[in-house]
Order: sequence, then structure tokens, then C-alpha cells
Amino acid sequence: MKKMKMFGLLLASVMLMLTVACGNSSKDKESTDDKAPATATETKTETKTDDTAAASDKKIVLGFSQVGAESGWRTANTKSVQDSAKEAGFDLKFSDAQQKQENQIKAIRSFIQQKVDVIAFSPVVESGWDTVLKEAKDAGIPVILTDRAVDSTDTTLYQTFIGSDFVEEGRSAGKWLVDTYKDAKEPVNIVELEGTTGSAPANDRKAGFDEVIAQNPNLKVIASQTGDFTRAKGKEVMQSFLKAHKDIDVLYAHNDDMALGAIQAIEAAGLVPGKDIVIISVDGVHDGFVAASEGKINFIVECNPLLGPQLMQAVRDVYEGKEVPKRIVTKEGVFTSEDAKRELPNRQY
Ligand code: GYE
Repeated sequence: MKKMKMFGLLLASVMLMLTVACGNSSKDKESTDDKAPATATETKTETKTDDTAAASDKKIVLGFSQVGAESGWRTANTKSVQDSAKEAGFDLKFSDAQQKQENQIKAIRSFIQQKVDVIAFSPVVESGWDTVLKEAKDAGIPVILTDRAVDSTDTTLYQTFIGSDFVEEGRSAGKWLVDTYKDAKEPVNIVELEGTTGSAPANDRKAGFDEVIAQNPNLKVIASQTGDFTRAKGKEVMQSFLKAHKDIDVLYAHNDDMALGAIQAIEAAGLVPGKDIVIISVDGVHDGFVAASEGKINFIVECNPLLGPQLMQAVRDVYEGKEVPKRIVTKEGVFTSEDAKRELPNRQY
């Protein structure tokens, strides 16, 4: 018995030695091959592989300055950014600007000080970014714009802008209205709830809408004011519209949250939203879809907040020095109340 054990042990050690020897010999073979004269391209590929390996070991540090938490759209956008950064394995430094440009400028300066790899932000307003963007450029930190654009004429200050075409969204809203009222012989009185003053979506959604409704002189915007993209402001401004104008036919709200606030004001005034006052809004967030499926919002132009995956891809590309297109446009659709009823169960946000 003892003899058998000894033999087994001996056999095992011989096998182990053999395995190690085989391993070594194949490794030796590899290294011999390595030493074989390499062509110029092969040498280059080797160096690049080493670099990439080193780069992929390091976590990419992304500084992201968000506008705030003003709407359902923004909540979905923030979640998309945070989830996709996690999935991509990035170290995300997230900062909420509470809808104030000065807070965003502070956040960007702090990202520069921390020497993050890439900065991304959704500019609350379009103007006034050149100085801080120049500081990022001088520090060699690439900047990506997401969701909203800046009006800087020097486009070298940022790598790319990922987001929706807000002018087109305004046009889609206008087209539906022109079509719906094509037989109108009387003036159609429209009130407009604008987004945050000076923001790209407020400027562009107004411009696109105005451009299209100009086709029919009966379509008249009788009042237009900012509701700052929030429900509370939407409600408050709609209350004042209802007090000042007894003959409102249509409300065009630059986002669902303002439309939802306005619906409360309309109902409180004893009117039926979607019937007494036709409502058009933009975004297509869950609560907007619910209101549309109930017939309280007649038409929604979609604006997709799930920009995280596209943003993380762009961050990686920029970090690795790859070319990225200067403009990446998000695809979206439009929905009537009927469409909303059908689509509601499939909505992700
Ligand atoms: O439509 C609105 C949000 O910038 C596209 O901002 C975004 C807009 C969105 O507060 O709900």
C-alpha cells in the first residue's frame, strides 16, 4: 500500500515536471519567434498593443456637468448618463448645476483642476462659454457637448455635439398644427410656454414652430412666456394666460412638464384640456404619454433623453484620439393621442 502511494507520488511529480517543461518550451518558442526579425509594421503593431493595454487598464475619468433636475426628461437623461458610465467602467464625476450657468462654469473649472480625461456637459444656455471652454482647451482636456448646444463660433472648443435637432422638433409641432387647422377660416389663438430663456431647445423649438405656422396667417401666437421647463412654472404662467385671454384655442408647450402644469391650471379654470384647448408638447416622457393617452395632450413631439450610450462611445473615441463626427443627431418620432395609447406600455422613461 505504502509502495503504491510512493509510486503514485513519483508519477505525479514526473507529470508535473513534464508539464512545466512543455510550458517552458512553448514559451521559449514564442520568445524565439519574438526575436525573429520583425517587419516595420509588426513592430508598430506591437507598440500600439502595449499602449492600448496600458490605456485600457486605466479608468477613464469623465467630468459631467448636468443642467439640473427640472423635468422628467432630465431625470431620465441623468439616469442614462450614470448607468452607461458605470457600464463603460468610467470614473464619473457628476455635478448638478441647478439650472445656473455660473454653477456649470465652476464645475468645469474644477474638472480642469482635477485633470479629468474628458469633460462633457449640457449647457443650460447657449451663450457665454468661450472663456471656460478655452481654459479646457489650453489644459488639453477635450470637451463634448451633450443634449444642448453652445453658440461659440470657434468650433474647435469642443469635439462634438450629441443631441436632438430642436428646430426640427419645433417644425414637427408646427406641421401638425397647420395640418389640423388647414380648413380654419377664423383666427386660431395660440399661447406658448417657452423653455428656459436663452437655452438651445427654447430658442430652436420656437424658431422651428414659428417658421412653419407662418404658412397660415390664421395661426396666431397671442402670448408667449417662459415656464423654465418646470411643472410649477408651467401651471403658474398658464394661470396668467387664462386670466388675460378668454379665447385661447391652442397651447404649445416646449416640454411635457410645462404642459402637465398647464393642464392643472386649465382644469382648475373649468376647461377641458385637449378639447377646449388643444395641447401640443415636446419630450414624450412617461407622464406626458399618460396625459396624451387620456386625450389631454393632443400631440407630442419626441425628444429622446437616453443619450448615455452614445455619449460614452464618444468619450472613449475622443480619449483614444479617434475622429468623431462634429454633430451626432438623435433619432426621434411624433405621437398623437391614439399613438400614445398604443405605445405607452413600451416606453422606457
Ligand atoms: O426638452 C426639457 C428639459 O434640453 C432637450 O430640457 C432638453 C430639454 C427637455 O428640461 O424637458
